[in-house]
Amino acid sequence: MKYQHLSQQDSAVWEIIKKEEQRQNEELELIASENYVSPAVLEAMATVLTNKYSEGYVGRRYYGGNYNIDDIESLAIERAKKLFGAEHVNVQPLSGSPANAAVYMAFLNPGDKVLGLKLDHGGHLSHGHRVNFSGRLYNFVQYGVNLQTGIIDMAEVREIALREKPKMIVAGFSAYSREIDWQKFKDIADEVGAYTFADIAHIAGLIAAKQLTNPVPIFDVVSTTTHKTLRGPRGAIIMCREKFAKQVDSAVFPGMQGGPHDHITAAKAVAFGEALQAEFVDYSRQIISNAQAMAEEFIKFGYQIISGGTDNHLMVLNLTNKNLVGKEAEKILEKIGISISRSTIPNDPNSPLNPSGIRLGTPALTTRGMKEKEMKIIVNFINQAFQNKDQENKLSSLKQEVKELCNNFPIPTKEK
Ligand code: DSN
Repeated sequence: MKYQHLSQQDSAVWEIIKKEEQRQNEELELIASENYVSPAVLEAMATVLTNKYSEGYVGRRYYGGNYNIDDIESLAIERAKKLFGAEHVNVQPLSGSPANAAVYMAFLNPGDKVLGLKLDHGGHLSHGHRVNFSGRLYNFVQYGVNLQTGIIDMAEVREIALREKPKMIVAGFSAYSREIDWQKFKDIADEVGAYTFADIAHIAGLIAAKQLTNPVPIFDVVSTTTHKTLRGPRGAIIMCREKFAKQVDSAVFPGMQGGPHDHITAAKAVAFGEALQAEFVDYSRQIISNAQAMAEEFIKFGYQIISGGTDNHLMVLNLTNKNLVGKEAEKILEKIGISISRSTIPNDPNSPLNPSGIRLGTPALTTRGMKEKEMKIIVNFINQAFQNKDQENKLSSLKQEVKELCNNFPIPTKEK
């Protein structure tokens, strides 16, 4: 991409951006929530749409001059509806946590009881952690995974739901590698008269491509970020049944937010358009095949994967048997040009700042065109780095090998 004005006007900012561009080109991205947008998505974000204020909704704005913005927002909504089979979509949420805040605001009053997955079992901060607004404003009770299988214990979910009678049940995760049984969650919610809320931020792309079950026709309300497997700009959307449309829209604006970010809405529309293409199905299928190939290779090297494998794009490794903790593992891999995120394991004895595991994902590697063969090579790099963590020479030579692999698989926005 050419950024003529920026590079000439502000070299301080430009130099940092160029360095980050180089890092992304030369290093391997295994953070499960990250991806590379297409040049078209990137271009849409850098447009004059950022200049506009458009508080309100299509045809009902609080500012004049919004006829073009109405068209772009309508297009984003129409494409998202088609992608997920949704009755109603709000495309204005700025990111995942604000989207979830709007969902809670739409359906609950402060103090209401909600059931969500524990953070250290794979949940998200906004699913009721005490340091987060969700845990502070609402009365969350939490379910977890079975400690033997690493899989969500639906019997426990039902037992807690029957005992606690929550007003809402949240299903979704940020570090869980197995399919969610949406229908079972819905059945339990119906037994106790609770609303069902799915946060599909991590797996939205895989759901859109029909590689995983879609909760949209089953649940009352579904939120997702747009920048993970969906490969769009940073942002979020909320989908719900038509009967909840007004309360969801009012919670987003004026409840939570002011003006939507119209340049991001345009980029969301572009990303949804891409996800509606047949190639996106191949891409999503490859993400899962790559994750499964990666998991198998880790198991061969004696690594422990929570739940023993993966059905989606990610896996959580418990590093205890390798005498490593998450922070150290992250630092070692950073030295060889591989980014991962540290992760808690269920009932982690260590703190979330330095937990016992790491979380790895394949969406970004797959966008570069890497396949199962490269997954095995990368696992080999990781294993060698851990085994030679104090050998700076070995780590340097691994960094060079990572760079060579990256050169053969350029990121989509690399200049030709
Ligand atoms: N930070 C995102 C993730 O990595 O899962 C969620 O907020």
